[in-house]
Amino acid sequence: VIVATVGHVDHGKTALVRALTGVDTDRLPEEKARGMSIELGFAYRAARGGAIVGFVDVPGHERFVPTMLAGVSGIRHALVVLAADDGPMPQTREHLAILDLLGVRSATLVITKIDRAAAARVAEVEAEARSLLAGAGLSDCAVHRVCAPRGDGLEALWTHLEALAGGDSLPAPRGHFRLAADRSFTLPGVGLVVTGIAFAGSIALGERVAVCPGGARARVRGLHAQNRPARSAQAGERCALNLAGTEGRHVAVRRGDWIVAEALNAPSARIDVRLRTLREAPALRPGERVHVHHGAKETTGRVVPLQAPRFQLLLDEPIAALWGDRLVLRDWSARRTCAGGVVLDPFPPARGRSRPQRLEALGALESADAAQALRGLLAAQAEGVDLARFALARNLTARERERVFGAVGMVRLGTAEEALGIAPARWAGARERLLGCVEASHREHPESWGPDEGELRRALGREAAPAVFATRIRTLLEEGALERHGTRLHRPGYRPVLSAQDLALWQRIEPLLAAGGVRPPPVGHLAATLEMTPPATESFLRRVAEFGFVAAVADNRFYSPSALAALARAACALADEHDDGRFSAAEFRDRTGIGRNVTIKVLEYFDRCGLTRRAGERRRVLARPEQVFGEAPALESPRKSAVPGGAPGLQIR
Ligand SMILES: Nc1nc2c(ncn2[C@@H]2O[C@H](COP(=O)(O)OP(=O)(O)OP(=O)(O)O)[C@@H](O)[C@H]2O)c(=O)[nH]1
Ligand SMILES: [Mg+2]
Repeated sequence: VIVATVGHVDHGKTALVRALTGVDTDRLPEEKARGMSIELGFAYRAARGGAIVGFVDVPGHERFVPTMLAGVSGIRHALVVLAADDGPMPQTREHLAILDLLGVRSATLVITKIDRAAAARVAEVEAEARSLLAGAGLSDCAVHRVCAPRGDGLEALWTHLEALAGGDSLPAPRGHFRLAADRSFTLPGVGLVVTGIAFAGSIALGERVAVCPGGARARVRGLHAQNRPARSAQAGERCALNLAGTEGRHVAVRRGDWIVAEALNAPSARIDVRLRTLREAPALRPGERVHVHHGAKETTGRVVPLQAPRFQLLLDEPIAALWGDRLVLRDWSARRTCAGGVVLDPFPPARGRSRPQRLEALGALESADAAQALRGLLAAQAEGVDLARFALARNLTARERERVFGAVGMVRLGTAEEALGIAPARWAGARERLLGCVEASHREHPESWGPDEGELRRALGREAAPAVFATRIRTLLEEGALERHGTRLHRPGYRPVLSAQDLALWQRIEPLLAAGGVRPPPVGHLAATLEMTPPATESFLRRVAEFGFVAAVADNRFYSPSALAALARAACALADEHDDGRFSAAEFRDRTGIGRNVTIKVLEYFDRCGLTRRAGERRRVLARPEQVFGEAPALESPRKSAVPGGAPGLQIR
């Protein structure tokens, strides 16, 4: 078990830890000179039965409350130290308020310096202290009266702590590993050592971790748990990790950083929380600047009210917060603790933070039961729930995630990494509207291969965000409820109807286009081959382009969807070859062998349909080619690239 001392300056915290463990934790010359703790102190003592009691000794001076906060975050038990002569003082109250805000619900009251006060005074101080403790959610504490220099009461206190350690078996760890680093130093011949309390999960020698928010990667080369060498350690234990940078890279860690499993490396600067303002503190004003303490980290930010008691914190730097983490807020002068609370959502949406739907979602996030919270979110969020984010925020491992997701009746759309959960009734409704819209388009435009994604989304009144809409379309394509022809979407078995005359003409043009592959003949050549006038040829091609048979890439050049798909894949391959994922028009021309002018037109066409985006002279790829153009054969064999589901299936009106 890890216990921390708390209490006003000079009340005998360090003397108590020294009397119990033999360790003087005031090691700094300045601490010695001033007779005052400045830094955190650490000491351990083995209990009968083998359990280790770890002590964190915190400074009591009001200037060092931030250090005190770093010391008590993650502890399981507090020793509330109170001098019998002084009685309760300002930091007695402030430290108790902090324990309360951090949710520490187990403490022992230790009345020190009993040699300096009469028995009646000691009894009076104890009564006062009990009422303060009760006010901080710590009623029914054991009380011990000690005089550290003489050793009075220490036996009984130690026996009490041994019983506590013996009865305190750590719960089976859950979630991925995370540890709040409160110290880091370099030992000669060993390297970087980071210490702190593990908040979740477990860690073993050789495992890889990330430093959050910095993002550096490291491997655990050595490990101590509760001050003893260990092969593994788990949540609730105080650990020392010897970290080695991976790939020979240097790793630096500062107090306040978190050492986390690589899956948890997701720092965030915008966090939705439920806050409780201390009774004696003024109410938080909208936009008020505050100091925010999380684990051993101190940062600054602003508070934005959502709907009391819920607030959004806009931090000046990202932190490694997850759902359920405790935070303590101190006012801008850093002179008093004003509020504290718990993280509801470490990844709130960028927009609409106070919309009714969002407030309902925040209400659902209050639930400690992940499955119940997810059910609430599914009910609140019409678009669905980003399941990867949800699992990350709740620190669910793959197994825990499957158990929670399995317990919730929902439809899962998209890939495992980008899964979207949606309530079954909602999905059924969305699916019906989507397919109904495609069918209506088939009825109204029998010559067309169907609407493209943009038209479809507009026709449905933009009922879902583009990414969500794309996931829905992908799901319908995968389940075969929709098929793709170039950029057009149609129901399976559907074929556009051309007039007999148009069909006959199309059947003559289609092989000419296919033969050209990625270099289809210009309109003039087609017209000559067909013995038509160029304007008549162009107007026919424009007409069938409307329906998705070809795409008008340039004035005199029409491409089949399969040729465009082949060019799109070439663009993606080129982008992949560059570290920055960008390619130039010249590179694209050289790769595809299409002419200079056509290259520009093709790339502009790709920009228009959302495949690429231009930034200066280079372009990057925004979507996978098959998302925009469907599947099609490779660039090397343009001869085979017939229009998918093309001419043979056409019906004659
Ligand atoms: N007479 C008497 N003196 C004590 C007792 N406990 C501590 N002291 C003395 O009180 C002074 C302060 O004790 P510390 O243990 O340094 O107090 P602290 O709470 O750690 O102070 P900070 O860390 O600065 O907050 C020292 O001179 C101690 O020797 C006690 O039970 N009786
Ligand atoms: Mg001290």
